[in-house]
Amino acid sequence: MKRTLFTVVTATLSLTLGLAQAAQDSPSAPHATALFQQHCASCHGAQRTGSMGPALLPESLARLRPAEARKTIAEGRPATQMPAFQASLSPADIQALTELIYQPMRPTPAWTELDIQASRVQHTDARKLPNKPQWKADPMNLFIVVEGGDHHVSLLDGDRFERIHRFPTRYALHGGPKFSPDGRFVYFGSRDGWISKYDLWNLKLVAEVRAGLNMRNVAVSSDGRWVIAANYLPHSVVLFDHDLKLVQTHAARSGVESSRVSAVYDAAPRQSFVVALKDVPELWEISYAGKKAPAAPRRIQLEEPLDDFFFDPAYRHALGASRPQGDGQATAQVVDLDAGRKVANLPIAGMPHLGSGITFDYQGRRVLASPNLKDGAIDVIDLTNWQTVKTIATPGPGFFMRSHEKTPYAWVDSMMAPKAKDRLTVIDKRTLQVVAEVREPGKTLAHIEFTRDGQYALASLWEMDGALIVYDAATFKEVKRLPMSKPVGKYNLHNKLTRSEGTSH
Ligand code: DHE
Repeated sequence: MKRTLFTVVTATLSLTLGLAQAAQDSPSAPHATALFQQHCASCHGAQRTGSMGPALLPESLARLRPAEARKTIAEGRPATQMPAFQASLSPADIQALTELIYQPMRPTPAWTELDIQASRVQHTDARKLPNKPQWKADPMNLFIVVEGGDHHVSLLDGDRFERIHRFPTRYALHGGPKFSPDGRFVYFGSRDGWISKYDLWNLKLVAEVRAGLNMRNVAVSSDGRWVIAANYLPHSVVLFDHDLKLVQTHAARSGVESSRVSAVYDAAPRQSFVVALKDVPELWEISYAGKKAPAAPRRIQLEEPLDDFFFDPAYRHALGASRPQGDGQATAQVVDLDAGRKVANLPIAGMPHLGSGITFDYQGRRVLASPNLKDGAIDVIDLTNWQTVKTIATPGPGFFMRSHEKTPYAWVDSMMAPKAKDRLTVIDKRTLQVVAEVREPGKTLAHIEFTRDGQYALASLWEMDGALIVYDAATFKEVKRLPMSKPVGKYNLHNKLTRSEGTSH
């Protein structure tokens, strides 16, 4: 029933927009449109509004020059799922596709407050359900595992490594799920804009709402009262109450300029959400302190827009990176959230994936270690003076780095390296030396999360007939393997709620 409703809503939207698009096509456009439907639509959406891949509309291509778009279609894009088409498409076809994606859709795909409200589905009245787990396991050592292969989530008992439950989700969840402070509810965000609230204790879907057409991520306030979504399309930040009822939307604008929203995170000690804009150099802080609904964003002016960011442990600073759009250089900066200004450059090369970084103590100093989507390198930065302590070479560029307070080791993948995607590298946090490697020859091995006690590291064998592999975090030996359908991320409730230094928040 839920899937049927979803299909009807998207199909109606697709049909409406599709007819409008067909009517506006120029005589030469049908070929490009057919190419798009054949090669691009499954990831970027039939209406170019984005799905697994980003939206391909003039509104979302502000920072990408046509020459770079052409190169991306031909050669693929590092650090994404975008393949190279130069072997299967002629230069003329690539040119036609490039021109197509810079053509506006008419009418411009819109998703208004009325659309948001109309999309909301109440599946269950959670107030009528028991306020305690209806299964036997440590509710704080629960793992939520997103299986991207067939769009399901598995709930795993983190002591016995046994599945408690498995349920279907929206298409293409992205980013970490977020939790209510008591750990009862989890909120998932999908790339195509849906937020789903799920009752972990009663194993029931509670409510869903579509916040936008192409969404980046969601955050939940540390007091559990607010849920917020960052959108690429439309250019907006959307705030809901904990039941996913719309409270307010903020158009992501600065003067006449409109912007995609890169990401939003909860800054618990500040009682605020921090929002990065992708196309204009502003960082927003939305305070939820006090009883009333959050106030208008406080705007911090930057020199460069941010694609990705990370907080220092005190949440005083945001460490942000701008990824190069063409052959340019990435930049990274430190923003003092109290002072409301940039205070330092970060000496990180390549394409840092700061959001996947971790912090730990190294020789009496607090450091940040961040993977790099372009190079096989982990940058370790001293958080007191923003200087590089060391750059650790890894077998190739990777997405995720994870550790835990109770283990001396940090684990990192190199899933973007064709020849090294099959291994995880283990780094000793005391020496910053590589000490071990685990491998699944020829397969993709990625994304690690620890049990609440830090004794086991769980990794994804990222294949359709993949598995979740449990390693002993001290000996690096496999202790268990559970078959799963392309497991993507896995999230330990305790580590998330306590904001463990070794994982994302
Ligand atoms: Fe992610 C988290 C951005 C591509 C899997 N990714 C995030 C977050 C951001 C981000 C901002 C933090 C959100 C949060 O947790 O609230 N990701 C981006 C990109 O800009 C990038 C490079 C391009 C894009 O396609 O958007 C990108 N990401 C990918 C992938 O291709 C991955 C590997 C596969 C996929 O499913 O899309 C991928 N991203 C993930 C995962 C997390 C994530 C599993 C959560 C990690 C965690 O442990 O919290």
